[in-house]
Amino acid sequence: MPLTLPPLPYSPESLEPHIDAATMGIHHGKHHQAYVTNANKALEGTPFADWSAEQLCRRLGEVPDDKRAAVRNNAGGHWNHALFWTLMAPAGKGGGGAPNGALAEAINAAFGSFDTFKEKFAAAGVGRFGSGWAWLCAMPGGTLAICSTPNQDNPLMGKAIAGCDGTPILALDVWEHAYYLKYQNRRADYIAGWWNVVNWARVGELLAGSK
Ligand code: MN3
Repeated sequence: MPLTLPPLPYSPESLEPHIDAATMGIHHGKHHQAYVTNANKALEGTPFADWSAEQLCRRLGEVPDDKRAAVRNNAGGHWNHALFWTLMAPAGKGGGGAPNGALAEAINAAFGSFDTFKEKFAAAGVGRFGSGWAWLCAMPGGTLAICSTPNQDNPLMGKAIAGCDGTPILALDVWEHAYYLKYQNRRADYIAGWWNVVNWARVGELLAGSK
């Protein structure tokens, strides 16, 4: 079955004022749709057309040379965005606040405090030159680690590509298309606003599922 665009789990305007409706509409309906369309186009008529985005990312090395770059960029882009939408929720209605339970404990154990984690994660996003992502990953052995990838690469693609092979539990898109309409060049302000819509319950579920 071809890859399909998942619906947003909330309306495009519901993350206002932190993420504006126009950005959400274009980001989901145009950018994410293009990754889906282009991945399907690259894989049409090949045995890989039935693979999930996760399989395509994890087993990128098995994709033929002439398709690999298209799959890396577009199946990667699809997987990353499908995750990203679920990691946000309207502020005060599932979005924002602070993690609790096992997730809070894991963050404190790895980074000392939630505030220190936020500083380090924001720095990974701000420090990513050009386009890419910041990630919080559950590592083998149970600790958490922050990493960052260029373009649409992700930790599922493994250490050789992503420099990290953890299980992503939080993802932040720092491509300009994610924030430029509202924040222009102010990526740090976008990230500061984004904390207000992070769905920590979802992050906690992904941590629980990573074990
Ligand atoms: Mn994006």
